[in-house]
Amino acid sequence: MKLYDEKMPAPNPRRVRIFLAEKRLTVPLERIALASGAHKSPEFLRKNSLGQIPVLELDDGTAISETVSICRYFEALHPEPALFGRTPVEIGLIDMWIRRVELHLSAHLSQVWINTHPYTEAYCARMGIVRYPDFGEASRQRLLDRMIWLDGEIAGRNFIAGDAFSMADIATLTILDFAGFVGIAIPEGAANLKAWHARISARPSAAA
Ligand SMILES: N[C@@H](CCC(=O)N[C@@H](CS)C(=O)NCC(=O)O)C(=O)O
Repeated sequence: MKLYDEKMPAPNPRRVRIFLAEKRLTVPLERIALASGAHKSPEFLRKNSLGQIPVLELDDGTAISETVSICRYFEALHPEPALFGRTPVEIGLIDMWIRRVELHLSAHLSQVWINTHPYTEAYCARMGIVRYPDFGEASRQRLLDRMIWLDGEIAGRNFIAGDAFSMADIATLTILDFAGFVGIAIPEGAANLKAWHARISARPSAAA
């Protein structure tokens, strides 16, 4: 088994590393250097035709892509500690929050990153990706609005999806940390989200 990985600040592979750290699991890592375009090589495209990481390759050659799907695979193999919930209600709420932070935070952040960040300018030119700076700037404000929304949603609770740490916290942490790298800090007024971020960042797994 091998996890195709990339260093910080890449947020998606980090999610799997944090998940594995919470489960106290070790998996061999192989770096796929995004800046060099290694994720679009014919060899890597055979593992994930979308040319994205992370990818988990099993010993029989099966390749599982998509961060949450890889983590679900490990949860099925190693149910404790449960990070996708135990009861039907917990499972439903954690799934809801993973989808919400991916669709309402991460999607906007990706547009800021690809369309406006200086780091991606040369990369997009090389890859033939057309950038739309106005759309990127509009996405920045949408992301900030969603951070304020999330701040209100988590008022009175310690974790994104309820009373226990879960995959929803891992997803949100990696998204907000990547937003910080891109230059979008949690807004000053979002006290609940800032306190949550400090709590989750203090867990040893956050260093993964
Ligand atoms: N939905 C995918 C997204 C994966 C993704 O966007 N990974 C980034 C690195 S953090 C990547 O490979 N970007 C290169 C590209 O999209 O071409 C997941 O959850 O794993």
